[in-house]
Amino acid sequence: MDVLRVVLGDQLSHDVAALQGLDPDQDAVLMMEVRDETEYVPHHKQKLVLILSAMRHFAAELRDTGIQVEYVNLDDSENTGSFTSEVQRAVDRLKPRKLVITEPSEWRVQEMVDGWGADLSIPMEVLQDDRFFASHARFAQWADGRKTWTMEHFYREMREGHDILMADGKPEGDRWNFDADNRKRLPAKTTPPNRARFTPDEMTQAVIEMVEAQFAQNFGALEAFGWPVTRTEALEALDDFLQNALPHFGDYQDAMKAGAPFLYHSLIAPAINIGLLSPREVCVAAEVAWRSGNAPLNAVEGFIRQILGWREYVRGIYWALMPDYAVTNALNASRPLPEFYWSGVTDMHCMHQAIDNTRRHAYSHHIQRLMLTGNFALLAGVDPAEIEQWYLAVYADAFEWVEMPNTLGMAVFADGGRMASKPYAASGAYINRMSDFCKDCAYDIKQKTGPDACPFNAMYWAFLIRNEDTLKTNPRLRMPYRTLSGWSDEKQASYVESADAFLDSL
Ligand code: FAD
Ligand code: DLZ
Ligand code: SF4
Repeated sequence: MDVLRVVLGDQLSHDVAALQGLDPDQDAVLMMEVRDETEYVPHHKQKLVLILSAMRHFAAELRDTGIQVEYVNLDDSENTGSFTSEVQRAVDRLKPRKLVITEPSEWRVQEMVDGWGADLSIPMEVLQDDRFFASHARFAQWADGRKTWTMEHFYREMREGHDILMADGKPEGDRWNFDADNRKRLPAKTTPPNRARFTPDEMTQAVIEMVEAQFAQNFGALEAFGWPVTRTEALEALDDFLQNALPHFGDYQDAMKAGAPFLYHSLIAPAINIGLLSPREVCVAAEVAWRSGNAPLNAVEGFIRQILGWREYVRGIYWALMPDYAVTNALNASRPLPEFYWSGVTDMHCMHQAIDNTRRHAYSHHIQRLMLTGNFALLAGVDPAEIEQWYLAVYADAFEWVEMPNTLGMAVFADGGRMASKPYAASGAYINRMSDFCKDCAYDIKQKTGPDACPFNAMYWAFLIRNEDTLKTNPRLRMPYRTLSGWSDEKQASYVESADAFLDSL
């Protein structure tokens, strides 16, 4: 055999670097289901099904085009359980001249791959993952010498460099950012569209049965599994989004509604992250929708910013700051993660909705992650490592390179402001403004302290009081600290006591 080409579970793109130039007569592809990867966090059952089923479908597609695929099933009796030992076993068995792999997306796996060069007795090539807009070097070039790494600045360079939503060197609509138009509450009578979901075929059904049997204790339900597991399905999901949801994506990007887990979001992060869709084709498709008059600019710009901006930016942050980034804890938060993050059992209606969506669909949309589960963990002072592991486990789209900066940098401010210029801390008023949760909640949104008051209210002020030394000088927190300075010691103490009483009761 000439070249053994390794494809990992999030590299399921037919044009991924390691498959470019493949010679079907001389090369083979190695794909491995391994226990190390299925167990390094207690993945949601749907995430396990998604990845293993998509891997099996991808292998079948390669075989259909005449490519030799060496596929190791999780249950193969000889499966040694790790990427490293499986690669070694394949090299011993197949005796290739050379090993080729696309750079892994995660630090943990990159560390493994770095060790292979010395262990294997054959040459090895690690290729750049060209599915991203910005290489590691491109991000480093942008970040180098800048005091602050502001996403908006990075995003503008990406727009210009990749000529997306540009006209004669200027942003379309003469504005880079239409966020101000994108903060609407969903009107009570508006019903969000039904979304394309995919019925499991025989191959997925077999994985569902295996996961039910072998990962019975893992978080999450499988009944509603509907994620695309092939490129064909992923393209259908993208088309459904473009037709039915993109036109309102901008308006209701930050809205929340009880019983409506998906609203106008795209639901394509799992497919992009494992390689079934390319970020480039998705951005181009959204731009075409605007140019053909099928979606307004505020929606299309807002959507493209998430992918061309945020997604590329968090990847840059991750690779620039790992491995130290993983243990950052700027606010010295240490509270254990409350049990209700796993059970969903809480009288807080908003938190119940977010966690129940997560349990049923391995999904909750961005504003639920940031302003509900994230905001709660921030205000409660949950240990960043614990909340980070929760996010990594529970979403179908969760991969450390994208999850970790979003959690540590955006949600809980553990990086002390590397990513966000201020903590995304909010009281119940924000949640009430953006959702319909509060009217059906056991707690009273209007009360500030006491056992019946919305817990977010006292927790918000207690958070500011607890972290005053670290946060008071933040220019974007001048207003709330000015308000606090007008409070008597007794008033401040009553908020802290109310927040502590609630948190101690958990
Ligand atoms: P949409 O709302 O439709 O957005 C479109 C696309 O933009 C997404 O599919 C995604 O590819 C990209 N995107 C949007 N926001 C972000 C962002 N902040 N960072 C990176 N890409 C973004 N996203 C993941 O892909 N994996 C994760 O593990 C993950 N963990 C998160 C943890 C926390 C605490 C927070 C606050 C956000 C996290 N996100 C993560 C970002 C975002 O919430 C999800 O990408 C989004 O909710 C996925 O749903 P969607 O496909 O419907 O996205
Ligand atoms: C997340 C995951 C899981 C659950 N299982 C596998 C697997 O069995 N085989 C595989 O190749 N990849 C899996 N993955 C994805 C990896 O954990 C990891 O995210 C990628 O290799 C990128 O670093
Ligand atoms: Fe959430 Fe508070 Fe509203 Fe209840 S009252 S839904 S806890 S914000």
